[in-house]
Amino acid sequence: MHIDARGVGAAIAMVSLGSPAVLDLIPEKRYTTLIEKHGEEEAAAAAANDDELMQVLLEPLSVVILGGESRYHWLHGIQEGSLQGDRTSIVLWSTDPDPDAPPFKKPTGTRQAILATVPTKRAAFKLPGS
Ligand SMILES: O=C(O)CCC(=O)C(=O)O
Repeated sequence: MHIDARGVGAAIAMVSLGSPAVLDLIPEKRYTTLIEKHGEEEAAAAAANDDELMQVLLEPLSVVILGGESRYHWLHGIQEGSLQGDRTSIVLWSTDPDPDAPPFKKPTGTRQAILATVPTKRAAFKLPGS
């Protein structure tokens, strides 16, 4: 699970194509507690059974938009094992600088986490006017 890099922009839209999937979301504070309790390696497994985990079914052609609290203070990721077949997601990032963005913690690590944890094909487009 991850939070997309702070520099990417204030809103992220994820369009799902192909197999349905489940998107897990958990508050960053809660995830930090799980890391402290179970260690970095086991935190994701602990999050899967956590009371504060929110699960969203991503149907084909659905769009999820992360903004505000969910953009900067919740981790998200495709639930392992939730895919039933091939899936493609198109991720649209706003690229405008966001004055309200919290400071970077681990920009490189965050991006690497995205690539490591999302088992989908991806494409990113610049939004018109951004
Ligand atoms: O595959 C998806 O829809 C999720 C993509 C995602 O988590 C991301 O790009 O940050």
